[in-house]
Amino acid sequence: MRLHRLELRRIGLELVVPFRTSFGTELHRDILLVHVTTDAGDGWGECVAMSAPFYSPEFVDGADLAIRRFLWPMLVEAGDIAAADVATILEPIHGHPMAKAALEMAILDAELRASGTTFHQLLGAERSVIPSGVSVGIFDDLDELLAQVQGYVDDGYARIKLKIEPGWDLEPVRLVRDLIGPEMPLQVDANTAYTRTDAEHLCRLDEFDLLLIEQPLPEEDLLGHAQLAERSSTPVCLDESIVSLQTAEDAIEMGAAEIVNIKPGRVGGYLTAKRIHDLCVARDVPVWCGGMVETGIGRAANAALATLPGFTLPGDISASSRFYARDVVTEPITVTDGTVSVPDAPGLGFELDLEFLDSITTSTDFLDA
Ligand code: NPQ
Ligand code: MG
Repeated sequence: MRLHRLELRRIGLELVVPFRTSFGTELHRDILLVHVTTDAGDGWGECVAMSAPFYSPEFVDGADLAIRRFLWPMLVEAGDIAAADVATILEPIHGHPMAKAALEMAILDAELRASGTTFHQLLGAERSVIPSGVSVGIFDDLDELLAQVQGYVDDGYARIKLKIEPGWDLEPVRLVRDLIGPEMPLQVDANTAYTRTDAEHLCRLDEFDLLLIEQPLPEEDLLGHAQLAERSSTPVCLDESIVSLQTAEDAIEMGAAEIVNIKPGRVGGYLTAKRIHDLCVARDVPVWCGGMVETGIGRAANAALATLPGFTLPGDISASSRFYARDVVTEPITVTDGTVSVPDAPGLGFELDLEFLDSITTSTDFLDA
């Protein structure tokens, strides 16, 4: 297809409750949406970069600039392209995976809509529902945490993930395990908050029968994760460290990733995400789909991705209402009996609520091809 025009649209959305992690507290999302118009129709993508580079090196203003200055012009220059070509065309640009992923996503959405195909048909996956997990933030006190967890259990989520950091780990995990009982799947995510010298302390989490511990150490510290994985009985899962197919392969080979969290934005797009999934299946490493507090756009695409057979653990694909009072799509993602139904509309699977979208739009800009 040939690209005609790119719309860069920024929207503002408030979270229903503040989401605190070891790297900060989020109350508000400033999201970049990209809308591509082509000779075959149009499509939308969502950039998962956050406002500030605390989780990853990218940030939304930077992604916007990278798209304008480098990524969009390169795609236009390439002429007649398919979604499957996008990552290769953009390969000369170092970094900026979330910006690249957003463009690939919009072009993929356009391509799928044009051919009347759903994303999960393209992936060839057989499931139509996927188990839904929920990520629970850090709180000022334990009672507040337990009340939130109980609410999510009542909502029917299939597994709970607790954010942890030094000073907020053993005690909250113990109390939550007592609250939810031994059968309910439970895991923790440190978002890089610990160091190698905390290995002994982290091994004290072993008694709580966790599914996994996610990214305890800095993203560059693959060796430290491998050493921790050797010592602890809780499987070590990497999130921030997995920035490409290559790092996934190396981390698995080194024993640093016993489980892999795949986030399409962090690895440069859904098609690379699929390749990482395929690698994990070949290596017998369980994978699950992470979340970046997406709108229904990213949530729909994540749900389709998670139908692939290697996604054997519940992902962070929760209901839109976990984060947002109102979503930008006409059919928000919902959780029923602990599962999310995979959207079956052509494209990535969502339709936009344009009236609401307009009401939360903070800026719009157009780039011609
Ligand atoms: C993680 N996500 O797995 C992340 C990181 C994260 C669902 O736990 C606003 C936007 C707030 C993106 C907080 C979950 C966020 C965010 C945390 C991403 O590490
Ligand atoms: Mg994580």
